[in-house]
Amino acid sequence: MTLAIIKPDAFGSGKAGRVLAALEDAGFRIRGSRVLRLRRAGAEAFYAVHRERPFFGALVEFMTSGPCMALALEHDRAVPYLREVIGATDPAEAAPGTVRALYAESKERNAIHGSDSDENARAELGFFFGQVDLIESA
Ligand code: 3AN
Repeated sequence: MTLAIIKPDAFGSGKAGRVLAALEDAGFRIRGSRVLRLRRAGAEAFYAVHRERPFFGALVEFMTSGPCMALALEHDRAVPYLREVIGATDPAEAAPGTVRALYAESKERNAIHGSDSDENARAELGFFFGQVDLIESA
């Protein structure tokens, strides 16, 4: 299982349905979903690994700017496969057909987040979801 976030740019401009369709069409099964607005402390905690990066302040501002949708996604190769399906961080470099190529505006307003390792996926799923919220396939 891996964690995706439909970020405030895509969620706020009414693209959640299209992003969900792209994820389902790619073969992911949705095992948890939640619409929420991150508070500053939450966004800072979620992106703590980027605390020293020059874009950290702007990233926190953006991620707290409106509601987003957190998703628990299941697939045999959930973590690496989601990274393929969402495309490169910068939509200008994202492969054609990827979620970011289709729906991202810029490197920062880039439509979707996907966990980058199994370890981070576990931590990020735990950040957004309690055990009772997630459905595991049999
Ligand atoms: P990814 O989301 O592709 O794993 P990371 O982990 O390098 O990318 O960056 C985390 C988030 O920080 C990105 N999703 C993007 O929103 C933002 N970000 C990364 N690099 C930049 C940058 N150079 N300028 C502005 N925002 C950035």
